[in-house]
Amino acid sequence: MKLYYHPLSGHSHRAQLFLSLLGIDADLIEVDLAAGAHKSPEFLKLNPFGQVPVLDDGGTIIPDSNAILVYLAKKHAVENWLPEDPKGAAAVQRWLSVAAGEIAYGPCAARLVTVFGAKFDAGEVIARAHVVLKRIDAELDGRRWMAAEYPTIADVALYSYIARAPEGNVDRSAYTNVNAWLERVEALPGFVAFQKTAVGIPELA
Ligand SMILES: N[C@@H](CCC(=O)N[C@@H](CS)C(=O)NCC(=O)O)C(=O)O
Repeated sequence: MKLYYHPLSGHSHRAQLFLSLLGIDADLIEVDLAAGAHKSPEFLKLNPFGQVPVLDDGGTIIPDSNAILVYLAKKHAVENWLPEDPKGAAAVQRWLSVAAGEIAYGPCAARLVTVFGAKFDAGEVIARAHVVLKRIDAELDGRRWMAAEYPTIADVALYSYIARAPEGNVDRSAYTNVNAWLERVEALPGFVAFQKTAVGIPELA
């Protein structure tokens, strides 16, 4: 199994984290985003969107981080990372949508400004990040995991960009439920950290 990724990409970390939680030993192939390798004809054959991550499972090519989580959960998960029952599956999908929506346009975008120099309005994306963090904090009130009584791919999908939100100058110190949940994810067997950068505001311990 191969994962085309970039070490500073939270979408890539999402896939890398789940592979590690499942104990799957994948080859990590770094795609040189700075050199435009993700827009090369070879890479575009793997993912016409020209984005990392992409999973190659013995020739089965899966682009998109959330699609990779679903694929791995269906194919390899021994625990219930993606419930089969309609209500449980919908509860997980709800957060995959948030990860691809509000998280991408909030804390992920805020970090793109500081880490990669993206030309977004920093104030606007930071404000969006706080809106979604406040909602997630409220959802986590009295719960341990986002979508079930146990960890699911919803937790994996949300983790990376929330953990590194301070790099985008998003102060998450007020979101106590979120911070406790991040620690629970980090305590899962097989957890692998998302590489830190020196930008933004100092992270909580
Ligand atoms: N929906 C995609 C988004 C992936 C994404 O935005 N990847 C970024 C790195 S974090 C990328 O490759 N950006 C390069 C580009 O879009 O040109 C996923 O979940 O995998």
